Amino acid sequence: MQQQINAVWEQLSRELAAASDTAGLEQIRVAYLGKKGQITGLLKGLQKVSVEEKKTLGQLINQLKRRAEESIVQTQERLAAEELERKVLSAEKYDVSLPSAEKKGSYHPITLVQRDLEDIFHSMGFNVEDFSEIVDDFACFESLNIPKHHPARDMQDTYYLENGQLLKTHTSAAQNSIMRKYGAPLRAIFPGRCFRNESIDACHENTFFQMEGMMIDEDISISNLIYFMKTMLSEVFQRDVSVRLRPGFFPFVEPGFELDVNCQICGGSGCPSCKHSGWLELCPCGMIHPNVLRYGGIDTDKYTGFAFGLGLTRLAMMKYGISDIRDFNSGSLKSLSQFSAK
Ligand code: FA5
Repeated sequence: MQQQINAVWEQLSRELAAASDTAGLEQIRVAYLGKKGQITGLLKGLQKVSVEEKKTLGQLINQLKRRAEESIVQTQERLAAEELERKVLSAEKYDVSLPSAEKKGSYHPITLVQRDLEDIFHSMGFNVEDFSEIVDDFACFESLNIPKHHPARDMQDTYYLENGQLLKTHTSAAQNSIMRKYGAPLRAIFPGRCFRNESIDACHENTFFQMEGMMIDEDISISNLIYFMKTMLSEVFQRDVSVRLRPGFFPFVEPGFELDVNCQICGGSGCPSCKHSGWLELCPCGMIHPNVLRYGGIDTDKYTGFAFGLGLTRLAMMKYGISDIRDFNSGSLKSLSQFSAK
């Protein structure tokens, strides 16, 4: 009988080690400890042995029963832990390299327009430059032929830091530094965020984007300027849009122009987005003033150049038919996630 006891224990140990779920474990428990189970059968078998054997065998079978019960509890704990792990792996599994099953993010419409423009100008040989949002008075005004107390400063009030630096009012603030960095000849665009302390309405924000462009070389004229402006607009809109060029004053260009685009929101009949004029000021431009070239270390006997300051936020309004500029900074995903890259 002792051999039988050992054989039962070995068989039970093997079955417990192979058990893979709680339902299977319950079957094993019943097969050994249930009413008709093997260990219960061994206990019943004691009736047939002598009184002396009953004592020793009884101890051994009871020992077997206790070990069997303990092993079943341990197996139960092992299976519960394995099941939990399986659940976590299947239901809550994540892989940082996989795309999210949730709704994906999207690019901001200004980023989309900016990337389009960078591609267009890059293909025409322009460098794309980055520039700080915090600049000094020289970069934003003095180097652009706007000395202290010049009335043009009134148009561009901004936010000043305690150390005298300021948040740039226009991307033109990078002109001097880029001229000094590369010298002539030069082709560069530099998109960036601009800040102005002004009243907000459907087409004015205190924080908006511009994209400056500059081309300096021998014999650059207004014809070159008009060619690049036309190419840019037809590429961005991919459709015919009416534009008009009219004289404009900026101390850093001579002559200067305002390039307006026919309002794409109302089609030209007048609405709050175009201040009811049917046109939207989009891209002032002109031939770079010789003083500005000289501040930038450019030889004005040899080189001329043009510059433009495209209103990137307004361009995105016109391209995507967004009637209120305030939507761009609203953080409203409902409106801002409707646009996708080409
Ligand atoms: C300038 O900022 C000049 N630096 C542009 C320039 C560059 C002229 C190079 C000549 C040569 P202006 O203040 O007009 O110009 O702004 C340029 C464009 O930025 C505007 O036509 C408009 O599209 C956009 N813009 C200006 N102010 C705002 C504003 N508050 N909100 C949204 N867009 C604006």
